[in-house]
Formats: sequence, C-alpha cells, structure tokens
Amino acid sequence: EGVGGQEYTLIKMQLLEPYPEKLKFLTDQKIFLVAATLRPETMFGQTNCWIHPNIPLIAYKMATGEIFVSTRRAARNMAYQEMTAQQGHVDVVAELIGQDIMGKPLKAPLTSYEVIYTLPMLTIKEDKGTGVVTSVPSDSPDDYAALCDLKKKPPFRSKYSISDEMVLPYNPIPIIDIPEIGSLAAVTTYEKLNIQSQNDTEKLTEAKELVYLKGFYEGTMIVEEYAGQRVQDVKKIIQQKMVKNGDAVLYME
Ligand code: A2H
Repeated sequence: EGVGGQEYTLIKMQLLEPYPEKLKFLTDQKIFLVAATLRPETMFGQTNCWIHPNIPLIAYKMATGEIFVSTRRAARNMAYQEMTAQQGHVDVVAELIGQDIMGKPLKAPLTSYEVIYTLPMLTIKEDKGTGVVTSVPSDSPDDYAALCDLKKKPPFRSKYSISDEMVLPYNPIPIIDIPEIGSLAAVTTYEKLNIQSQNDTEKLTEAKELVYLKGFYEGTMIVEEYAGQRVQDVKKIIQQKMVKNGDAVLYME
C-alpha cells in the first residue's frame, strides 16, 4: 500500500443536513464524502454516489477543518500526503459502515442535479481509492448497470431503505460524444451487449473496454462551456478548476 502510483481526483460530495444519526453531533460542521475518480471531466454527469452497505468507513478531520468520510486505508494515505493536521495521524471523529449513510442527500460539483443520493453498489472494492465512488451512468457501464439494478428492482431498493425519489428521477446526462457510439456511450453499450446486472462481470469488462479508451481518446465534450473540445484536452483543466474552487483534491496511491 505505497504512496506514489495512481493519481486520483477526490470529488468532495457534501453531505446535506439533517445528518444521519451517527454524524448528528457534527451538525454545523462541513462533511464531505470523497469519491476517487480517474475521470474528473465526467463530473457534469453525476447522478448519485455509490457506497457499499457493509464496508467500514470513518469520518475524520482534515487540516482545513473539514470532515472527510472514506475508508480508513485512504485516510491513512491522506495523512502522509499533507492533507491532515498532523503528518501520519488521522483524527477520527466517527466510525461507520456504508449503510449508516445510505440514502442520504449530497451536493456534488458540476452536475446539473441539485441534490443526489448515496446508493448501494455491491461491487465496490475496499482496497481501492476511498471506497466512495461517484456515479456517471452516461459514461461508466458499471455505474449504469448498478443504477438500472436499483431502477428495475423495487425489493433491491427497499432492502437498503432507498426510496423511489432517490432513484427514479435520475437519468444519465449526455456529456461526451464518441464517434460511432454516441452521447450515452455506457447506455448504448449496456443495451448492445444485453447486460443484465452489475454482477454481469464478463460483459461489463467487454463494455468497459469498448467505452473507456474511445471515450478518452476520441470523445468530445458536449456540455456548454466545453462543447466541441476533446476530452483529453480538457481533463486537466476541469480537474484544476474543481481543485481551485475547493470542490476536489488530488490523492495518490
Ligand atoms: B471512475 P482503477 Cl465516467 N471500487 O470514475 C470500485 N470502483 C471504484 C473504486 C472502488 N473502490 N474506486 C473508484 N472506482 C471507479 C468515473 C468513471 C470512472 C467513468 C469512467 C471510467 C471510470 C465515474 N464512476 O473508471 O481501478 C471510479 O470510476 C475507469 C477505470 O483505479 C474510478 O474512476 O483504474 C475508477 O473506478 C478507478 O479504477
């Protein structure tokens, strides 16, 4: 678990009050679920935030005074990247599991949805990124498959106390156009390969191979201020803008 390999952008998804039971004592303090992404330019298309119901998470204080929520492993890495007040030390304020903050409202940068919700994804890995994943179903087959599972299966929603309003109004937002695939690449590919669920691993691997490379190398942005620009040309610009605005931080692992 060394520092210095992959660079992720951590998207600060702000938890809205009233806070869930386990975080109530932090009322009036700013709390962010921090989602690790390799595709900061896709944040215009966020529809929800994925967490795993059973993965342990912690809330901890950053050098800025803000509270972050992630796996303990990611927090430790941040403590060695000058993000916590004391080098190598994590100031833990609460211990949770995903389900404790499931179905909660968030405010996320760049997306056109004013409020989005934490929803369950069962394929999240505990040992990668922060354990918190932002969902962009227009461009990520994993995200679209998991969103479809929730939309298609009311018992899956109720199992995790997710209400219809947290899922049904949220649809993929066209943000990137890819030649021959179109502007909802993940949706088109999911349908073409007849993917059945988020556990349809083989087909999802194939879908991701089709969508990711083409999206990055041949994709063109179609959101207003970046319309017509190539994905690879705006990725860094959009990342830096979010960092400057306090909506994101960089993180290595
Ligand atoms: B990406 P890599 Cl639109 N478990 O963000 C499972 N998946 C995780 C994760 C975890 N613990 N942490 C991060 N991820 C996802 C956006 C996106 C992403 C798009 C397209 C492709 C894409 C929206 N979700 O990733 O194993 C996050 O999803 C392509 C690989 O470090 C993160 O970026 O390569 C990506 O996987 C990191 O995966």
